[in-house]
This record gives sequence, structure tokens and C-alpha cells, in this order.
Amino acid sequence: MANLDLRATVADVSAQLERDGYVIVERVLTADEVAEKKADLHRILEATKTGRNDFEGFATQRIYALYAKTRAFDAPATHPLVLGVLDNALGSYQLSAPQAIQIGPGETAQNLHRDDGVYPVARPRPELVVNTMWALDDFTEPNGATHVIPGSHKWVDRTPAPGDDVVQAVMPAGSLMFFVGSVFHGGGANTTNRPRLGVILEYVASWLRQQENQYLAVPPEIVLSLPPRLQELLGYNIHGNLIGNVDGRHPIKAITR
Ligand SMILES: O=C(O)CCC(=O)C(=O)O
Repeated sequence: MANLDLRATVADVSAQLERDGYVIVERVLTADEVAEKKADLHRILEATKTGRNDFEGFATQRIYALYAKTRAFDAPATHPLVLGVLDNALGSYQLSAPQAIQIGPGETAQNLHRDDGVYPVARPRPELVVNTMWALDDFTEPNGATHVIPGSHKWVDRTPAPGDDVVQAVMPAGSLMFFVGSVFHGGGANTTNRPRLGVILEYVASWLRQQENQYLAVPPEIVLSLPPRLQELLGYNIHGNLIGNVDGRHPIKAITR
């Protein structure tokens, strides 16, 4: 399916996400924004080790605890298009696994997986997870553009098999891919001599536990300096009047000095 651009409405993006399990919106970030974010992430990548197993990628660097280390993805996390699509897909949600992923030269393809596979809830079920991938380099077939199996989010009891239609999320730097937690996908092999940098901001329904523990990942003094909507997305929210309360009160009060 053709990539969309910023003329696409929330309804357009949501419809394609629901149908295919993923959708790409090109050039959501300007070239200047991409350059600025890349520069900040490169500062952190200098001190970031490569992965410890095949899933993380032995030639791939991952910046975990992203919101403790950079302010470059504060605005993208609450981009109106992102929030609109997430409102439709999940209703009430929070960040689950924000991380930068730099796939290095020589990396092999990651196994195809579902991001919501960590939650033991029987299928079919409503989506629990929506992921966003912000491309900071051009994503190409040879440099490891994410592999996706369109439509696989609707599979109830099958897994990928040889012959399945696997596409790659080819998109220019600054583009944004949405993909639901139930769609099979994985990082591609990088056969070029340059790294491929992207940032994944994964969101999960706010009644579920976040994949990375943001309360410990992001120091309270940083959380308190952030806009309220981002604080909520980092986990300082209450779902359904009760889930997430601290001593009967809103969790942000527990760290407010
Ligand atoms: O970097 C990518 O293209 C996707 C990575 C991914 O799916 C993961 O690490 O779970």
C-alpha cells in the first residue's frame, strides 16, 4: 500500500492501520528536525553498547530509558497525528518501550514477532499495543527497513511461514510508521556500510504494565520538568478512577515536592 503524507487525516491513517496492521506517513519531521534529533542521539550512541542476543542484535545499538537521556522525542510522543490515531486504536494508553534502534552494518534480520506477544491474553482480542517507528535515516531495503507482514494482525492461530508476503517499510528520513502490536514484523538485515537509525515509541493500553519500567527509568526530577500530557504518557496517569493511584491520589502527587 502506498505511503501517506501529512495531508492524511487521522481517519485515513486509522483506516489503513486497521486494514493492513501498519501504515507509513512520510516526512512528518522536517530535515532540520531529523538532523537535530540525530545529533542528540549520536551523542548517546557513542556510549551505547551493541545488543546482547540475536533479538537485540549483535550489531545493533539500543538506547533504553530514552526519556532519561534526551528531550528529542518529547514532542513526537504527543504529535497530534499520533495522539489522534492512538485515541482511535487504544482509547487510553501510555508509553511502553521508548527506545532508539541503530541497526549497524552486517546485522542480520530479526525474527518476525508481535510486540503484544508479551501479554498473555487470548486472541482474537482488541489491540493492546500500538507502536510508532520514527525514521531518522532513509529506511531502505538494504539498510534494514523494518519487515512487516501486512494483514498478519488478523491471524488468530498461525505464525509466519515461508511464502508469506513480507514487505519492508521503505520510507525517507523523518517518516513515521504506525504498526499495531499484533502485526508480525522485525528489524531487517543491514547489508550496507552505514547504520540505520530509528526511534520506536511503543504505546500500551494504560491498564497494562509498561514493557520498560518508566517510573525507575526516568528520574522524578526529569518527569516533573515535562509537560503534563507527557507525564501521563510516562505512566503518571489513572485509568478508570483506580488503576495507577498512589495512596488514593494521582501518582504525579507522589513525586511532587
Ligand atoms: O528496528 C526495527 O526495524 C524493528 C525492531 C523491532 O521490531 C524490535 O526490536 O522489536
